[in-house]
Amino acid sequence: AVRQLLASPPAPPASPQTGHNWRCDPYATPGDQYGTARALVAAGNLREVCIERLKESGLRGMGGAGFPTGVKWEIVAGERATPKYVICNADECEPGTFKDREILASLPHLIIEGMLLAGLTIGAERGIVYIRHEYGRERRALEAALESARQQGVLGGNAAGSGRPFDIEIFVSPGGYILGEETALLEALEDKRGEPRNKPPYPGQHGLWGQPTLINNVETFALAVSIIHFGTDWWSEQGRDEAEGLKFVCVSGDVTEPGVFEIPLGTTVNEVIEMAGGMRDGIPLKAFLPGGASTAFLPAASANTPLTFDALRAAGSALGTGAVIVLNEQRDLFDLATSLVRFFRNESCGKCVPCRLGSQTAVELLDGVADGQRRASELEILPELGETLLQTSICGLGQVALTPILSMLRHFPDEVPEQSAS
Ligand code: L3W
Ligand code: SF4
Repeated sequence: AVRQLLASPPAPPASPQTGHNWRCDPYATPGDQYGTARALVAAGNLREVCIERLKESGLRGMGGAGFPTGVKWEIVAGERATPKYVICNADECEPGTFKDREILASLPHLIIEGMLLAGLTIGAERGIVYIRHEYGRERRALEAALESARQQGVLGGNAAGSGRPFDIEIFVSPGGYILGEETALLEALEDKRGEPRNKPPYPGQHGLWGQPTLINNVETFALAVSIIHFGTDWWSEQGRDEAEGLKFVCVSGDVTEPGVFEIPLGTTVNEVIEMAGGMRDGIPLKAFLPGGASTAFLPAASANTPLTFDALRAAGSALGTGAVIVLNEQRDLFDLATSLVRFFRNESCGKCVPCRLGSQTAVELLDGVADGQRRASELEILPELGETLLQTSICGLGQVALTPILSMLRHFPDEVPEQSAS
Protein backbone atom coordinates (compact mmCIF):
# COMPACT_ATOMS: atom_id res chain seq x y z
CA ALA A 1 0.00 0.00 0.00
CA VAL A 2 2.83 2.36 0.86
CA ARG A 3 4.66 1.61 -2.37
CA GLN A 4 1.51 2.24 -4.36
CA LEU A 5 0.70 5.43 -2.53
CA LEU A 6 4.20 6.73 -2.97
CA ALA A 7 4.69 5.57 -6.55
CA SER A 8 1.60 7.02 -8.20
CA PRO A 9 1.31 10.73 -7.53
CA PRO A 10 -2.06 12.24 -8.41
CA ALA A 11 -2.26 15.43 -10.46
CA PRO A 12 -1.66 18.56 -8.40
CA PRO A 13 -4.96 19.59 -6.80
CA ALA A 14 -6.43 23.00 -6.19
CA SER A 15 -5.99 24.04 -2.57
CA PRO A 16 -9.45 24.22 -0.97
CA GLN A 17 -8.45 27.30 1.02
CA THR A 18 -6.90 29.49 -1.62
CA GLY A 19 -7.64 27.87 -4.96
CA HIS A 20 -3.91 27.70 -5.74
CA ASN A 21 -2.54 24.65 -7.47
CA TRP A 22 0.36 23.87 -5.18
CA ARG A 23 2.34 21.07 -6.77
CA CYS A 24 3.78 20.04 -3.41
CA ASP A 25 0.37 19.10 -1.97
CA PRO A 26 -0.14 15.36 -2.53
CA TYR A 27 -3.80 15.47 -1.55
CA ALA A 28 -6.65 16.07 -3.97
CA THR A 29 -9.30 16.38 -1.23
CA PRO A 30 -9.29 17.05 2.53
CA GLY A 31 -10.37 13.42 3.01
CA ASP A 32 -7.03 12.20 1.61
CA GLN A 33 -4.95 14.28 3.97
CA TYR A 34 -2.46 12.54 6.28
CA GLY A 35 -2.52 9.48 3.99
CA THR A 36 1.27 9.38 3.82
CA ALA A 37 1.71 9.12 7.59
CA ARG A 38 -1.11 6.58 7.91
CA ALA A 39 0.33 4.37 5.16
CA LEU A 40 3.85 4.47 6.58
CA VAL A 41 2.58 3.68 10.08
CA ALA A 42 0.66 0.72 8.66
CA ALA A 43 3.74 -0.49 6.78
CA GLY A 44 5.88 -0.22 9.91
CA ASN A 45 8.85 1.43 8.21
CA LEU A 46 8.10 5.12 8.75
CA ARG A 47 11.41 6.07 10.33
CA GLU A 48 13.57 4.38 7.69
CA VAL A 49 11.53 5.73 4.74
CA CYS A 50 11.50 9.28 6.07
CA ILE A 51 15.21 9.51 6.78
CA GLU A 52 16.19 7.71 3.58
CA ARG A 53 14.00 9.82 1.31
CA LEU A 54 14.90 13.12 2.91
CA LYS A 55 18.61 12.37 2.74
CA GLU A 56 18.44 11.11 -0.83
CA SER A 57 16.38 14.10 -1.96
CA GLY A 58 18.97 16.55 -0.64
CA LEU A 59 16.19 18.74 0.84
CA ARG A 60 17.78 21.64 2.70
CA GLY A 61 16.35 23.87 5.41
CA MET A 62 14.20 26.65 3.93
CA GLY A 63 14.54 29.10 6.84
CA GLY A 64 17.68 30.70 5.44
CA ALA A 65 20.63 28.48 6.32
CA GLY A 66 20.02 25.42 4.13
CA PHE A 67 21.18 22.67 6.51
CA PRO A 68 20.40 19.17 5.08
CA THR A 69 17.02 18.14 6.48
CA GLY A 70 17.51 14.34 6.36
CA VAL A 71 20.79 14.65 8.24
CA LYS A 72 19.10 16.75 10.92
CA TRP A 73 16.25 14.25 11.37
CA GLU A 74 18.78 11.42 11.59
CA ILE A 75 20.90 13.24 14.18
CA VAL A 76 17.92 13.84 16.47
CA ALA A 77 16.56 10.32 15.89
CA GLY A 78 19.93 8.97 17.02
CA GLU A 79 19.94 10.86 20.31
CA ARG A 80 19.13 8.63 23.27
CA ALA A 81 17.84 11.20 25.78
CA THR A 82 14.08 11.63 26.15
CA PRO A 83 11.73 13.43 26.01
CA LYS A 84 12.41 14.96 22.59
CA TYR A 85 10.61 17.81 20.90
CA VAL A 86 9.65 18.87 17.38
CA ILE A 87 9.44 22.60 16.75
CA CYS A 88 8.19 24.36 13.64
CA ASN A 89 9.78 27.79 13.30
CA ALA A 90 6.94 29.96 11.98
CA ASP A 91 8.43 33.21 13.31
CA GLU A 92 8.82 34.63 9.84
CA CYS A 93 10.38 38.07 10.33
CA GLU A 94 13.10 38.38 7.69
CA PRO A 95 12.39 41.58 5.73
CA GLY A 96 10.77 40.72 2.39
CA THR A 97 9.85 37.20 3.51
CA PHE A 98 6.21 36.12 3.50
CA LYS A 99 6.18 32.65 1.92
CA ASP A 100 5.64 30.79 5.22
CA ARG A 101 2.60 32.96 5.80
CA GLU A 102 1.03 31.58 2.62
CA ILE A 103 1.93 27.98 3.51
CA LEU A 104 0.46 28.37 7.00
CA ALA A 105 -2.77 29.72 5.54
CA SER A 106 -3.20 27.37 2.60
CA LEU A 107 -1.32 24.17 3.48
CA PRO A 108 -1.54 23.81 7.28
CA HIS A 109 -2.20 20.06 6.95
CA LEU A 110 1.25 19.59 5.37
CA ILE A 111 2.93 21.38 8.28
CA ILE A 112 1.05 19.17 10.74
CA GLU A 113 1.86 16.01 8.81
CA GLY A 114 5.52 17.01 8.44
CA MET A 115 5.77 17.54 12.19
CA LEU A 116 3.96 14.25 12.84
CA LEU A 117 6.31 12.33 10.54
CA ALA A 118 9.24 14.04 12.26
CA GLY A 119 7.85 13.23 15.72
CA LEU A 120 7.35 9.56 14.88
CA THR A 121 10.80 9.42 13.26
CA ILE A 122 12.77 10.93 16.14
CA GLY A 123 10.59 9.58 18.95
CA ALA A 124 8.95 12.80 20.19
CA GLU A 125 5.52 13.09 21.73
CA ARG A 126 5.17 16.83 21.63
CA GLY A 127 5.33 19.34 18.81
CA ILE A 128 5.23 23.13 19.04
CA VAL A 129 4.53 25.63 16.28
CA TYR A 130 6.30 28.85 17.28
CA ILE A 131 4.39 31.47 15.32
CA ARG A 132 4.92 35.17 14.67
CA HIS A 133 2.54 37.17 16.80
CA GLU A 134 1.18 39.21 13.89
CA TYR A 135 0.07 36.04 12.05
CA GLY A 136 -3.51 35.87 13.41
CA ARG A 137 -5.21 34.63 10.24
CA GLU A 138 -2.53 31.97 9.83
CA ARG A 139 -2.76 30.90 13.47
CA ARG A 140 -6.50 30.43 13.11
CA ALA A 141 -6.06 28.32 9.94
CA LEU A 142 -3.56 26.18 11.80
CA GLU A 143 -5.79 25.84 14.87
CA ALA A 144 -8.67 24.64 12.68
CA ALA A 145 -6.41 22.11 10.94
CA LEU A 146 -5.05 20.89 14.29
CA GLU A 147 -8.58 20.37 15.63
CA SER A 148 -9.54 18.45 12.50
CA ALA A 149 -6.39 16.29 12.78
CA ARG A 150 -7.26 15.47 16.39
CA GLN A 151 -10.81 14.52 15.42
CA GLN A 152 -9.43 12.21 12.74
CA GLY A 153 -7.08 10.55 15.25
CA VAL A 154 -4.03 11.81 13.37
CA LEU A 155 -2.93 13.63 16.52
CA GLY A 156 -3.57 12.40 20.06
CA GLY A 157 -2.89 9.33 22.18
CA ASN A 158 -2.61 6.95 19.21
CA ALA A 159 -1.27 9.28 16.56
CA ALA A 160 -2.20 8.06 13.06
CA GLY A 161 -2.64 4.56 14.51
CA SER A 162 1.03 4.36 15.57
CA GLY A 163 0.25 3.33 19.13
CA ARG A 164 2.28 6.35 20.25
CA PRO A 165 1.10 9.75 21.43
CA PHE A 166 1.88 12.89 19.46
CA ASP A 167 0.19 16.27 19.61
CA ILE A 168 1.02 19.80 18.52
CA GLU A 169 0.45 23.10 20.32
CA ILE A 170 0.86 26.67 19.12
CA PHE A 171 3.11 29.14 20.93
CA VAL A 172 2.73 32.77 19.92
CA SER A 173 6.09 34.54 19.81
CA PRO A 174 6.39 37.50 22.21
CA GLY A 175 7.69 39.41 19.15
CA GLY A 176 11.06 40.54 17.83
CA TYR A 177 13.22 39.48 14.87
CA ILE A 178 15.88 37.79 16.98
CA LEU A 179 13.33 35.37 18.47
CA GLY A 180 13.26 33.58 15.10
CA GLU A 181 16.87 32.55 15.67
CA GLU A 182 16.44 28.97 16.75
CA THR A 183 18.16 29.15 20.12
CA ALA A 184 16.62 32.51 21.08
CA LEU A 185 13.30 30.88 20.23
CA LEU A 186 14.13 28.07 22.69
CA GLU A 187 14.94 30.61 25.38
CA ALA A 188 11.58 32.32 24.77
CA LEU A 189 9.78 28.98 25.00
CA GLU A 190 11.52 28.42 28.34
CA ASP A 191 10.17 31.79 29.49
CA LYS A 192 13.59 33.41 29.50
CA ARG A 193 14.91 36.52 27.81
CA GLY A 194 15.06 35.77 24.09
CA GLU A 195 18.78 35.82 23.36
CA PRO A 196 20.66 33.34 21.17
CA ARG A 197 22.72 30.64 22.85
CA ASN A 198 26.24 29.70 21.83
CA LYS A 199 26.30 26.86 19.27
CA PRO A 200 27.40 24.07 19.52
CA PRO A 201 25.71 22.32 21.19
CA TYR A 202 23.01 22.44 18.52
CA PRO A 203 19.34 22.04 19.41
CA GLY A 204 19.43 18.55 17.90
CA GLN A 205 21.50 17.49 20.89
CA HIS A 206 20.63 20.12 23.50
CA GLY A 207 17.44 21.99 22.69
CA LEU A 208 14.25 22.77 24.58
CA TRP A 209 14.81 22.26 28.32
CA GLY A 210 18.18 20.74 27.36
CA GLN A 211 16.53 17.87 25.47
CA PRO A 212 17.09 16.77 21.83
CA THR A 213 14.93 19.03 19.69
CA LEU A 214 14.25 19.03 15.97
CA ILE A 215 13.65 22.54 14.64
CA ASN A 216 12.65 23.08 11.01
CA ASN A 217 11.10 25.93 9.11
CA VAL A 218 7.42 25.87 7.97
CA GLU A 219 8.30 25.25 4.32
CA THR A 220 10.79 22.52 5.21
CA PHE A 221 8.10 20.49 7.02
CA ALA A 222 5.63 20.95 4.14
CA LEU A 223 8.12 19.92 1.44
CA ALA A 224 9.29 16.96 3.55
CA VAL A 225 5.77 15.49 3.23
CA SER A 226 5.81 15.88 -0.57
CA ILE A 227 9.17 14.12 -0.84
CA ILE A 228 8.21 11.32 1.52
CA HIS A 229 4.90 10.87 -0.34
CA PHE A 230 5.97 11.19 -3.99
CA GLY A 231 9.53 9.89 -3.68
CA THR A 232 12.90 11.23 -4.67
CA ASP A 233 12.55 10.66 -8.44
CA TRP A 234 9.54 12.94 -8.43
CA TRP A 235 11.46 15.51 -6.39
CA SER A 236 14.40 15.57 -8.82
CA GLU A 237 12.04 15.95 -11.76
CA GLN A 238 10.54 19.08 -10.22
CA GLY A 239 13.82 20.99 -10.57
CA ARG A 240 15.24 22.72 -13.61
CA ASP A 241 18.48 21.52 -15.26
CA GLU A 242 20.87 20.36 -12.53
CA ALA A 243 18.66 21.64 -9.71
CA GLU A 244 16.28 19.31 -7.89
CA GLY A 245 13.00 20.13 -6.21
CA LEU A 246 10.56 22.92 -5.56
CA LYS A 247 10.83 26.18 -3.65
CA PHE A 248 8.36 28.75 -2.45
CA VAL A 249 9.57 32.23 -3.28
CA CYS A 250 8.03 35.55 -2.33
CA VAL A 251 8.60 38.37 -4.75
CA SER A 252 8.31 41.98 -3.63
CA GLY A 253 9.54 45.43 -4.53
CA ASP A 254 9.27 47.00 -7.97
CA VAL A 255 7.20 44.32 -9.70
CA THR A 256 3.65 44.62 -10.95
CA GLU A 257 2.15 41.77 -8.90
CA PRO A 258 4.13 40.89 -5.78
CA GLY A 259 3.25 37.49 -4.34
CA VAL A 260 4.18 33.94 -3.41
CA PHE A 261 5.11 31.48 -6.15
CA GLU A 262 5.99 27.80 -6.05
CA ILE A 263 8.84 27.40 -8.53
CA PRO A 264 11.10 24.63 -9.79
CA LEU A 265 14.51 25.16 -8.19
CA GLY A 266 16.74 26.51 -10.94
CA THR A 267 14.21 29.05 -12.22
CA THR A 268 16.08 32.28 -12.93
CA VAL A 269 15.51 35.59 -11.18
CA ASN A 270 14.41 37.10 -14.50
CA GLU A 271 11.73 34.42 -14.85
CA VAL A 272 10.52 34.97 -11.33
CA ILE A 273 10.20 38.68 -12.04
CA GLU A 274 8.09 37.82 -15.08
CA MET A 275 5.86 35.56 -12.92
CA ALA A 276 5.28 38.60 -10.72
CA GLY A 277 4.01 40.57 -13.70
CA GLY A 278 7.34 42.05 -14.76
CA MET A 279 8.93 45.32 -13.70
CA ARG A 280 6.37 47.85 -12.44
CA ASP A 281 5.71 50.66 -14.92
CA GLY A 282 8.35 49.15 -17.18
CA ILE A 283 11.20 50.79 -15.22
CA PRO A 284 14.29 48.61 -15.72
CA LEU A 285 15.84 46.44 -13.04
CA LYS A 286 18.82 47.84 -11.19
CA ALA A 287 19.47 45.30 -8.45
CA PHE A 288 17.86 42.56 -6.38
CA LEU A 289 18.20 40.68 -3.13
CA PRO A 290 17.64 36.99 -3.90
CA GLY A 291 16.88 35.69 -0.42
CA GLY A 292 15.83 38.42 1.98
CA ALA A 293 17.64 41.18 3.83
CA SER A 294 20.39 38.85 5.06
CA THR A 295 21.58 38.05 1.53
CA ALA A 296 23.85 40.19 -0.64
CA PHE A 297 22.63 42.63 -3.29
CA LEU A 298 23.25 41.51 -6.85
CA PRO A 299 23.18 43.73 -9.95
CA ALA A 300 20.70 43.40 -12.83
CA ALA A 301 23.40 41.67 -14.89
CA SER A 302 23.10 38.70 -12.48
CA ALA A 303 19.35 38.26 -12.97
CA ASN A 304 19.93 35.25 -15.21
CA THR A 305 21.26 33.38 -12.18
CA PRO A 306 19.17 30.30 -11.35
CA LEU A 307 17.61 30.33 -7.90
CA THR A 308 19.64 27.52 -6.34
CA PHE A 309 21.86 27.35 -3.26
CA ASP A 310 25.01 26.79 -5.34
CA ALA A 311 24.41 29.23 -8.21
CA LEU A 312 23.59 32.11 -5.89
CA ARG A 313 26.57 31.39 -3.70
CA ALA A 314 28.78 31.38 -6.79
CA ALA A 315 27.26 34.74 -7.78
CA GLY A 316 28.23 36.15 -4.37
CA SER A 317 24.88 35.96 -2.58
CA ALA A 318 22.60 33.23 -1.19
CA LEU A 319 19.18 31.63 -1.63
CA GLY A 320 18.35 32.56 1.97
CA THR A 321 14.62 32.38 2.55
CA GLY A 322 13.72 32.74 -1.14
CA ALA A 323 12.54 36.33 -0.68
CA VAL A 324 13.35 38.04 -3.98
CA ILE A 325 13.33 41.81 -3.46
CA VAL A 326 13.32 43.58 -6.81
CA LEU A 327 14.71 47.13 -7.18
CA ASN A 328 14.37 49.37 -10.19
CA GLU A 329 16.70 52.00 -11.55
CA GLN A 330 15.06 54.77 -9.54
CA ARG A 331 15.99 53.21 -6.18
CA ASP A 332 18.57 54.84 -3.94
CA LEU A 333 20.58 51.76 -3.00
CA PHE A 334 22.77 53.54 -0.46
CA ASP A 335 19.68 54.64 1.44
CA LEU A 336 18.14 51.19 1.16
CA ALA A 337 21.29 49.39 2.33
CA THR A 338 21.59 51.84 5.23
CA SER A 339 18.03 51.15 6.29
CA LEU A 340 18.70 47.40 6.29
CA VAL A 341 21.83 47.84 8.43
CA ARG A 342 19.73 50.04 10.72
CA PHE A 343 17.16 47.24 10.92
CA PHE A 344 19.82 44.78 12.08
CA ARG A 345 21.18 47.38 14.53
CA ASN A 346 17.69 47.87 15.96
CA GLU A 347 17.03 44.14 16.21
CA SER A 348 20.41 43.19 17.71
CA CYS A 349 19.75 41.69 21.14
CA GLY A 350 23.00 43.25 22.42
CA LYS A 351 24.40 40.08 23.91
CA CYS A 352 27.69 40.27 22.02
CA VAL A 353 29.76 43.42 21.98
CA PRO A 354 30.87 43.24 18.31
CA CYS A 355 27.28 43.07 17.04
CA ARG A 356 25.93 45.63 19.49
CA LEU A 357 28.66 48.23 18.93
CA GLY A 358 29.65 47.29 15.38
CA SER A 359 26.15 47.70 13.97
CA GLN A 360 25.76 51.04 15.77
CA THR A 361 29.14 52.26 14.48
CA ALA A 362 28.15 51.32 10.94
CA VAL A 363 24.80 53.13 11.16
CA GLU A 364 26.44 56.30 12.55
CA LEU A 365 28.98 56.25 9.74
CA LEU A 366 26.40 55.64 7.00
CA ASP A 367 24.07 58.32 8.34
CA GLY A 368 27.02 60.71 8.60
CA VAL A 369 28.01 60.09 4.98
CA ALA A 370 24.40 60.58 3.86
CA ASP A 371 24.23 63.89 5.78
CA GLY A 372 27.57 65.07 4.40
CA GLN A 373 29.05 65.10 7.94
CA ARG A 374 31.45 62.21 7.26
CA ARG A 375 33.69 61.55 4.27
CA ALA A 376 32.91 58.69 1.92
CA SER A 377 36.50 57.49 2.30
CA GLU A 378 35.68 56.58 5.91
CA LEU A 379 33.53 53.74 4.55
CA GLU A 380 36.79 51.90 3.89
CA ILE A 381 36.65 50.56 7.44
CA LEU A 382 33.41 48.68 6.70
CA PRO A 383 34.91 45.50 5.16
CA GLU A 384 37.12 44.99 8.23
CA LEU A 385 34.24 45.76 10.56
CA GLY A 386 32.04 43.30 8.62
CA GLU A 387 34.71 40.60 8.87
CA THR A 388 34.99 41.19 12.63
CA LEU A 389 31.23 40.81 12.99
CA LEU A 390 31.30 37.66 10.87
CA GLN A 391 34.05 36.09 12.94
CA THR A 392 32.93 37.09 16.41
CA SER A 393 29.12 37.31 16.50
CA ILE A 394 27.44 34.31 18.03
CA CYS A 395 24.39 34.30 15.77
CA GLY A 396 23.41 34.92 12.17
CA LEU A 397 22.14 38.45 12.80
CA GLY A 398 25.54 39.85 13.70
CA GLN A 399 27.24 37.74 11.04
CA VAL A 400 25.15 39.28 8.25
CA ALA A 401 24.48 42.76 9.68
CA LEU A 402 26.79 44.52 7.24
CA THR A 403 26.02 42.32 4.22
CA PRO A 404 23.59 44.85 2.69
CA ILE A 405 26.04 47.75 2.68
CA LEU A 406 29.13 45.71 1.78
CA SER A 407 27.43 44.09 -1.21
CA MET A 408 25.97 47.42 -2.29
CA LEU A 409 29.41 49.05 -2.16
CA ARG A 410 30.91 46.14 -4.10
CA HIS A 411 28.48 46.43 -7.00
CA PHE A 412 27.41 50.07 -6.89
CA PRO A 413 30.26 52.21 -5.52
CA ASP A 414 28.95 55.21 -7.45
CA GLU A 415 25.83 55.27 -5.29
CA VAL A 416 27.71 56.64 -2.27
CA PRO A 417 26.32 60.19 -1.85
CA GLU A 418 29.60 62.10 -1.74
CA GLN A 419 30.90 60.37 -4.85
CA SER A 420 27.77 60.84 -6.92
CA ALA A 421 27.64 64.51 -5.84
CA SER A 422 31.24 65.15 -6.91
C1 L3W B 1 23.28 19.47 14.28
C2 L3W B 1 25.37 20.19 13.51
N1 L3W B 1 22.60 20.50 13.77
C3 L3W B 1 24.05 23.15 12.00
C4 L3W B 1 21.58 23.06 12.40
C5 L3W B 1 21.31 24.24 13.27
C6 L3W B 1 20.20 24.93 12.48
C7 L3W B 1 20.59 24.65 11.04
C8 L3W B 1 21.32 25.76 10.38
O1 L3W B 1 20.60 30.79 10.82
C9 L3W B 1 20.44 31.90 8.73
C10 L3W B 1 21.03 33.15 9.35
C11 L3W B 1 20.07 34.24 8.90
N2 L3W B 1 24.62 19.29 14.16
C12 L3W B 1 24.73 21.31 12.95
C13 L3W B 1 23.32 21.42 13.12
N3 L3W B 1 22.96 22.56 12.52
N4 L3W B 1 25.13 22.40 12.25
O2 L3W B 1 21.39 23.49 11.08
O3 L3W B 1 22.25 26.29 11.26
P1 L3W B 1 23.04 27.62 11.02
O4 L3W B 1 23.78 27.90 12.28
O5 L3W B 1 23.83 27.47 9.77
O6 L3W B 1 21.96 28.75 10.73
P2 L3W B 1 20.78 29.42 11.60
O7 L3W B 1 21.26 29.78 12.96
O8 L3W B 1 19.54 28.60 11.53
C14 L3W B 1 19.75 31.01 9.72
C15 L3W B 1 19.67 33.69 7.56
O9 L3W B 1 19.48 32.33 7.80
N5 L3W B 1 18.44 34.25 7.08
C16 L3W B 1 17.42 34.54 7.94
C17 L3W B 1 16.25 34.07 7.83
C18 L3W B 1 15.10 34.52 8.61
C19 L3W B 1 14.03 33.72 8.68
C20 L3W B 1 12.70 34.12 9.05
O10 L3W B 1 12.38 35.24 9.25
N6 L3W B 1 11.86 33.11 9.13
O11 L3W B 1 14.19 32.47 8.37
C21 L3W B 1 18.32 34.45 5.72
O12 L3W B 1 19.21 34.35 4.93
O13 L3W B 1 20.66 35.48 8.77
O14 L3W B 1 22.31 33.37 8.81
O15 L3W B 1 18.98 24.35 12.73
O16 L3W B 1 20.91 23.86 14.53
N7 L3W B 1 26.70 20.00 13.41
FE1 SF4 C 1 22.54 39.19 19.84
FE2 SF4 C 1 23.87 40.22 17.74
FE3 SF4 C 1 25.09 38.53 19.36
FE4 SF4 C 1 23.17 37.66 17.73
S1 SF4 C 1 25.14 38.46 17.12
S2 SF4 C 1 23.44 37.14 19.90
S3 SF4 C 1 21.78 39.45 17.75
S4 SF4 C 1 24.29 40.58 19.91
